[in-house]
Amino acid sequence: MEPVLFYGVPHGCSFGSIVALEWLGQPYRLHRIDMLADKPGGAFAKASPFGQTPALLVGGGGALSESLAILHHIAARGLDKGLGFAQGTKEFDQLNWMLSYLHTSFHSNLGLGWNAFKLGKNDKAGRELLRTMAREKAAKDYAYLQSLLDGSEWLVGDHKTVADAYFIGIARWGEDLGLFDLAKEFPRLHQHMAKLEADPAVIFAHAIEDEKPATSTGGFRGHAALRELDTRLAA
Ligand SMILES: N[C@@H](CCC(=O)N[C@@H](CS)C(=O)NCC(=O)O)C(=O)O
Repeated sequence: MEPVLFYGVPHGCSFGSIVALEWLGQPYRLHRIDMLADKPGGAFAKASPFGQTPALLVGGGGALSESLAILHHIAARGLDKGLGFAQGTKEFDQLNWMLSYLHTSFHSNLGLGWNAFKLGKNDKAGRELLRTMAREKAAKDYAYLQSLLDGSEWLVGDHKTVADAYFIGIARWGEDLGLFDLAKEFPRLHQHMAKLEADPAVIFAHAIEDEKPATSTGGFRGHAALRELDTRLAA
């Protein structure tokens, strides 16, 4: 049975898991979740206890939520492709550190901007406070990540890894939310984003999110219906 990834729109952090699955090149399917609508029950509710994306129905049975768990799962299956590193090595520690930083700082800080977006227009003061906090905190993250990319082509090691996949799904939020002009404020970081944006897996993930014709250069086998997935997880 191939793995099935629940990805979220609009612009979820699950984008990185789609990119990583494409890079892995093994068969997988997708199921789309509208994060602004009521969440479905069934296999999604079982796979994702808090109703968040991403969640993954694992090929061998069972499910994983949490981007870090999913990305490490994919990386472990793509060591030959360089998506991750063997546990116990210095490189693995670097990758684990970078993923943790991207999640606990970068994702959380820009997440304040998404909270402002969800607050709606009625609470103007609340929105502005959250947006100011998001900008102040995330500016430090963009600057820090840019400093790491000075003299380095990739976030970890000398080739692309699941960290770059996760990064590109989150880094776009600064402009999505109208908080930053990344090309102007963080040109080296923006250059890294532009390189990733030209990657076929990233182009594919955008097309999937936007429901446009999507050309997989990996193992995409189509979308799966929820009722079909319900049997995958025992009650
Ligand atoms: N800790 C989770 C957080 C995932 C998360 O924040 N997902 C967001 C999209 S980026 C989501 O599903 N939001 C909808 C909701 O919370 O209802 C992870 O890292 O996977």
